[in-house]
Amino acid sequence: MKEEYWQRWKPTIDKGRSVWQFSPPDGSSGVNDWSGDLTEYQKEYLREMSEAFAYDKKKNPNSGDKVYRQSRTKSVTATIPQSTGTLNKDAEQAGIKGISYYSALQADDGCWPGDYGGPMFLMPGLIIASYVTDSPFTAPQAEMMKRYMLNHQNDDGGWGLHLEGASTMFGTILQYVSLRILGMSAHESPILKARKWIKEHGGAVGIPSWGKFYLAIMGVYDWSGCNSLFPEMWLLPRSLPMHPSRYWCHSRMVYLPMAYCYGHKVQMTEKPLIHSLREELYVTSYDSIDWVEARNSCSSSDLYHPQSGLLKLLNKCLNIYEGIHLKSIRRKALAFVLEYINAEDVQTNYIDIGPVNQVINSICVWHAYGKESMEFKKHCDRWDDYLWVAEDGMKMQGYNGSQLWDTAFALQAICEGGFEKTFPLVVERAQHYVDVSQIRSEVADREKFFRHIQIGGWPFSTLDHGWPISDCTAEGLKAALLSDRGEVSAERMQQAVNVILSYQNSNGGWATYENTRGPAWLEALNPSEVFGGIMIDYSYPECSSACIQALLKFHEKYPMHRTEEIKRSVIKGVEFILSDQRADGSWYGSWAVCFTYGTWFGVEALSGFAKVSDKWQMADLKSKAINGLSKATDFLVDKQNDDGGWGESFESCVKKEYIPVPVSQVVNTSWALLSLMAATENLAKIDHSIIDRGVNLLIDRQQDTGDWLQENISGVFNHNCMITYTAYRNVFPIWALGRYVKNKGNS
Ligand code: LAN
Repeated sequence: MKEEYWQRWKPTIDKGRSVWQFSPPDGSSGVNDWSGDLTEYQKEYLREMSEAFAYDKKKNPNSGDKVYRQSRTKSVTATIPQSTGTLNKDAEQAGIKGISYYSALQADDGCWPGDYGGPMFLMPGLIIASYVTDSPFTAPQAEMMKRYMLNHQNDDGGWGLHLEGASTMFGTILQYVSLRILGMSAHESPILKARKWIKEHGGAVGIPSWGKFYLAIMGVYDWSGCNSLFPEMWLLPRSLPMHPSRYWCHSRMVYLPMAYCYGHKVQMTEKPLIHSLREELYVTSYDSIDWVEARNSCSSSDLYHPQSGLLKLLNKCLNIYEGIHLKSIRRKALAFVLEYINAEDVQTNYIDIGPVNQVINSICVWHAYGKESMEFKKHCDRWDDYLWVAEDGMKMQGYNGSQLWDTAFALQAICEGGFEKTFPLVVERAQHYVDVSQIRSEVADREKFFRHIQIGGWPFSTLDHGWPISDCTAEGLKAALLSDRGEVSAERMQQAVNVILSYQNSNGGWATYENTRGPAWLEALNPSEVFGGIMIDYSYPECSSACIQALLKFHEKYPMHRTEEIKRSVIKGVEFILSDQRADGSWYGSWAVCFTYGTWFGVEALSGFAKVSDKWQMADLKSKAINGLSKATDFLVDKQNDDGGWGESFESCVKKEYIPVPVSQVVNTSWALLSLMAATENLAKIDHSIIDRGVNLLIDRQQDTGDWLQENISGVFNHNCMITYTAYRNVFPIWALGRYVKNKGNS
């Protein structure tokens, strides 16, 4: 019954781009007729469809990407292997079964698309943009979005920053407003419950700064209640430490269109809903709100990164300047801001770097050029790229997917256990995706718009998106190096190496999209209140390790290319990794949950280096690396759960200390196992039963189909917001099983 409705939704996938389409039930008219005024039949159909996507978040707030997966695995017949009595053989069978299942999810273009949802503050931005610009979604889309938000309402009536999080003002107000925009009345019970939560927590004056911004555009919050976004900042001399070109590119690209809207005080035409919302969202009457005071009010449910004294002082000055600013300078600043927005749009084919600037840029070009403009239409066309349908409804993803990243990992996971011989076509198709996704040209006006070099780099998702990233380049290169068919030529691999080398920071580490360009004290100007570590691009152990590994693997295959530079770079990188290791032997991971992830990267870098250290005559550093590995091993052994696996809570990321969950998670278990196996290659002193117990857990948890169940959320950004990596539950168990099989084969 449910399936009949699920089957109406299918994505088309082309060079990684996914667009979910609704195909109307048999006998009904085309999809274009499902907008505007609906027939009674259509209304009834959508009601039933919505029921088919009802989802019980109490069991697990993380849906299992079942709509996509079921559509691909219908014809997969599981062969259920019997236990052979030896763990090595069982692991091999489980690996093969895991890959058979996972290969059914591979799209024809070679990539693995999948659910990249999790954050709850993204889709409301899109819904607000569609409302402000009067560009509504089709009725089936709107119904599915509504369903998603209702599915994720917490018992207390609110919504979190992400789907596992406790209720926040940011999450709650944004879903509230979105549900109202999508047609729910103020008297329906989920809305009443949400309103109660909002009022009990002080009302919308306490929404964090990004929420204030969205509400101001709608006219549900006064622009004078926002701290200045100072468009003139973009005219400051580039040499200044606070020039925005030095910010982390995600912050830069979000504060850019925000500055446009602030400078123009963009506000939509008032509609009756706006007047109602002004009544519904506040605890006092809208007219009596003290907007100056509201600027700095942030609900305690949301506060993660409080405003610093320096930021408060700066805000005071900039708010005064706002009252007296010179029109001519403002005009010049806003002209540059718009030019930069246009450049980002063109460089990314209107996908933009992320889901936040995509929708705000949409509003900006609508404001600047109008609804009928080519710029705005191209934006709307890309809204689909960010949407995904799963059994909990339609959601907006944290990016336009994680296609290249997942594909590069899948290749490495399959090949490590030697399974490529069993799955040659899967590997060939995946290599094709890696091949076509490598960046082949620089962007126009690269320096004017503060872009790093990129020829040879790889993006996280698709070539059309096109922003290169240090570790995506590294994983892309590692994957390409596995092929003996030469899809990516030696010259193109050298270009990747060039990008990787150029990304290294002076502290020896690697950041994400660019070098670290600004001083760490800039974090004191972080105005977001809900995210940490957003102001500059810091060196991360994950990015650093991936780059070190890629350089080492490249060097192994091409020892004569830039030999000395690569050696120097790896050595500095390893020193960074060692300096970032905590006293307990772990590494804090910034991009997934959490110490098991970070430690996996730390260990891979040290163990890769340990293998070449004799040849490079680096005895001193070798002994430090071995010592680091043994500390990491101790850390992991100490954290093994009674069930034989490892389980970490997302709170680890937030609190920055290891928070275990007693029921192990296959993803954490796989990272721990991969680490222990990599470490033992160099140390060989751990009790092997520790690894065997973890491997047993992976085998036990595998479903008959070859899949593993979706467990807790595993990704994170900016310490506080979690994000779904649906591929991880397949790729990492397969990888760990593969390494186990390979090691046993060698021993
Ligand atoms: C990502 C996704 C990929 C991720 C890895 C490559 C895994 C990581 O190793 C480096 C950082 C990176 C590129 C990353 C950075 C932050 C992103 C872009 C995201 C988590 C996806 C979504 C997130 C983005 C910032 C979300 C929008 C929110 C804002 C605060 C602007």
